Amino acid sequence: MKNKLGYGDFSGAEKKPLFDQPLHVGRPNIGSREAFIGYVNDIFDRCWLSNNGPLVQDLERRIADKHDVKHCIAMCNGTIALEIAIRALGLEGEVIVPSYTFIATAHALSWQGITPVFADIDPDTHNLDPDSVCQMITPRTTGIIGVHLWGRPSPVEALQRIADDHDLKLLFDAAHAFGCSYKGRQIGSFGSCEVLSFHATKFFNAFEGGAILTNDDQLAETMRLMRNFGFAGLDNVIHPGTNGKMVEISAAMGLVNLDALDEVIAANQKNYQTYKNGLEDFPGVTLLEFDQAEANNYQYVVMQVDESSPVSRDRIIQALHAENVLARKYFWPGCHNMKPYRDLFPHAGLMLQNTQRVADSVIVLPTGTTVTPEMVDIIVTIIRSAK
Ligand code: T4K
Repeated sequence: MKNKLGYGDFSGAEKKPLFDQPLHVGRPNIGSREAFIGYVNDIFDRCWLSNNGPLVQDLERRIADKHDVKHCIAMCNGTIALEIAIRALGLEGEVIVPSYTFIATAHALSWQGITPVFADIDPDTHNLDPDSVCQMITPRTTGIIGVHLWGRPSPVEALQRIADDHDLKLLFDAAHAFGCSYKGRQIGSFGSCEVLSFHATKFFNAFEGGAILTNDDQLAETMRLMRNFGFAGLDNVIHPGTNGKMVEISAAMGLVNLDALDEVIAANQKNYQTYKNGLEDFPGVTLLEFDQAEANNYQYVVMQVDESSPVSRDRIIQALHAENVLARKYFWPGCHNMKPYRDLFPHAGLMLQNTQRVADSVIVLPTGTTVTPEMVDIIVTIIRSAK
């Protein structure tokens, strides 16, 4: 018996998964192909492929305006953008970060010879807990990186107060927060700077890419130099640097996708509401809410499975995977439990109990423009019938 979309059989009699093709978390949202191909033809006609080309400059201006910041410095990806921001701010020694984040936040520090020191999170928001941050400060601490996880704002005021009181630098990993606001202000202008990711799987993508947003003229100047080997002109290197440049083809994708953001938000919002309606009365399962007073991109549908659920988180994941729904356990088991950091801090878990609990409970579900509410209804049915 086929369901109404022809995805297969709910009775369990057939072995074929309900979805013929895998349903991924992070399937790219892609704007107008026609417009993209137009940009590609222009790139070929100009024969200008990289090194601060006109499309990169256009994208930077549009992103800076959208986020109401003075400077947007486009980069080849979010990780290099984080590394450049970390170096430009002169961080060294120890920097406090959440453990509950994508591994790149921690790696960007350790790759620069800086020790990431993991603080715990608030279990309700999944963002840094300011009290835990205070407990982690030592004489070697030089900075704090807050992550706006799932696009939800970090506790920006509390972190700024801690940074000011202890003479620490504060920056934000805003990889998930493109198009999100805090108290009506676009995320992007908090701390000394904020770092965006435009990876294929993000709300807004440029194939690969990232950017640093800042209102600090001097910092922006330094980061622009660092992005291009420190060149200040032909044959004139005035700063140490690396290759963090965004290519024109990425900027073209970015420009096309900027024009499609409303469509992506509408699709994400509809899917989120469908998940919410379908799971509302299911015991032990909750969806992380979005603050309706703020702008949201609804990119991550985060479901938590607690002890009162009749089925465990891992059993639900298994049931979903068996039907080709590739839900994810982001960001399990926490950075502190990944090999490079587990060896460094073997007892970190004692201080990171909320992180461990949250990491053990989360399932991130597929959404985006390639997922329809009808597909979500089927995913909900799989979750509700998991054993
Ligand atoms: N900070 C934070 C908080 C971040 O979340 C990230 C990146 C960064 C910093 C670093 O920014 P970037 O340097 O990446 O710009 C994915 C992404 O690779 C990563 O960018 C992202 N965070 C993270 C949350 O998700 P994985 O390990 O899950 O990738 P992967 O290969 O498993 O892909 C995810 C799913 O997307 C798969 O089911 C397949 C699907 N997919 C992926 C690609 C690339 C597609 O359907 N099409 C595609 O083109 O990390």
